[in-house]
Amino acid sequence: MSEECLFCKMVAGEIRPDVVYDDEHVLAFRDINPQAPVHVLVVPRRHVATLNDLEEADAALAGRLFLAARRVAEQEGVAEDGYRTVVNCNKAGGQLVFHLHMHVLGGRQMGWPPG
Ligand code: D5M
Repeated sequence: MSEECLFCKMVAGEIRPDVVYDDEHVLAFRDINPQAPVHVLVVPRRHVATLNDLEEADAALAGRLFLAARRVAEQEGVAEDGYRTVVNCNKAGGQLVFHLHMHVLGGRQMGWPPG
């Protein structure tokens, strides 16, 4: 755990987000500033700051983020119509919270390219 990390505080239960899924490895909760009718963040329980910090040994964890995203999409009823997953990395990528997270966005038509 990183003491100043917002998402670590959620994992530790110090801050209580609106959790939609959790297991031994990941936590998924609703984004506080939703950009779509469904907007959930999937985070590893272990602190990993950015996608750049993922290592070979984290391959299973990376897969778990995707599997949890798929599960959330099914739970939220957007899997069949379609949804988007996004991982922002560092400043130019638009990352604001430095604990790796996967956005799961759905419930509306997504545009391309993203802003
Ligand atoms: O996305 C960081 C995301 O984190 C952004 O969409 C808002 C969300 N956020 C920030 N604080 C909270 C709390 N307290 N609860 C839920 N969601 C939160 P990034 O990819 O880093 O730009």
